[in-house]
Amino acid sequence: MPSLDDVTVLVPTYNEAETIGQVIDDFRGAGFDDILVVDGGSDDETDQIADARGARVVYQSGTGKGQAVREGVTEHVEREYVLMLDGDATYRVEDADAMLEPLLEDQAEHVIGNRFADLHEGAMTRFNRIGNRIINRGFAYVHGERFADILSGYRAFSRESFLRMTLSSDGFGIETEMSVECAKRGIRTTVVPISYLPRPSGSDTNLRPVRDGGIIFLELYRRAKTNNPLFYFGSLGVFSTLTGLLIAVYVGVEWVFAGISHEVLAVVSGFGIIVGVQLLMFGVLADLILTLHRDTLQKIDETTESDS
Ligand SMILES: Nc1nc2c(ncn2[C@@H]2O[C@H](COP(=O)(O)OP(=O)(O)OP(=O)(O)O)[C@@H](O)[C@H]2O)c(=O)[nH]1
Ligand SMILES: [Mg+2]
Repeated sequence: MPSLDDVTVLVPTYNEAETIGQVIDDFRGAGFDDILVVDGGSDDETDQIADARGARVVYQSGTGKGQAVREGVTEHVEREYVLMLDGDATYRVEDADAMLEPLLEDQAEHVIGNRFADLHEGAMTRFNRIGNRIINRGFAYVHGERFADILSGYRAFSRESFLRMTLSSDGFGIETEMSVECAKRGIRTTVVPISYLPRPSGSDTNLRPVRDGGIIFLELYRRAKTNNPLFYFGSLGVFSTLTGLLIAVYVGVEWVFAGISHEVLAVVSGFGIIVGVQLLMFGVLADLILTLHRDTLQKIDETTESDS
């Protein structure tokens, strides 16, 4: 029977001196004996405090939360399971059991804590709430999975399933990437309700909502290419076709009712429609290829499973 001895608590930190001591005390108090703090070169006392409270402190070789998580898991975790959370005391140790249960009972390989189940007042700005909602909707639409809170920083996963993911994000795109990889690679994923608390006053955010939100959107869209090519190429195709048609209508109306002819616009319009229709067709083809590819992969899986 797996236990807490199989779990490493992973906390990426950058300037969290205000809160990191509390976080480590809480988790040690709950029986976690391997707490790994991956520090991004904080210029406050984060690393000293973490070390003094009995955490294992390592320094990331690059920058950003994403790089810290990737390096932490691949190079500094030996145990089978990882419980990942932020160092800003916004997640509660009381939720740790619920996060780990599906893993330890082998019902899931990746667990996402849903912050919206119990979002405390002041924990998230209205702007971030709206951004999160749009991103979660978009994700469900493109990837066909409802994970409720794909950007959540409270996650539990098996190290093995993490290593199966293709991750490249350095910054706050890492949660998006993990969610996409869960959907794409069929990693068994469960969502559990958790509480999300406000940062204590005096502790500063590392998130730049507009810039990081933009990166997350781009990441989602880019990843749609291999998981939902019909959406990726189709949306561009529809946009291009519609623009072309709109210009065509304008050119037509001007020509019929005012007797003015717009040759250049007519060419642009024709070009937009042709490119758009081609993109659409390409999307359909890519979708077909992907479906066949998935069938093949499944057959391979079945064959190897029955062999072993
Ligand atoms: N190692 C490392 N950790 C980082 C870096 N940037 C952020 N973090 C940590 O990643 C966690 C999440 O960052 P936050 O700033 O809390 O981001 P957030 O939770 O989306 O935003 P808030 O709503 O302000 O809390 C925190 O523990 C940060 O200290 C970094 O460059 N390197
Ligand atoms: Mg935070």
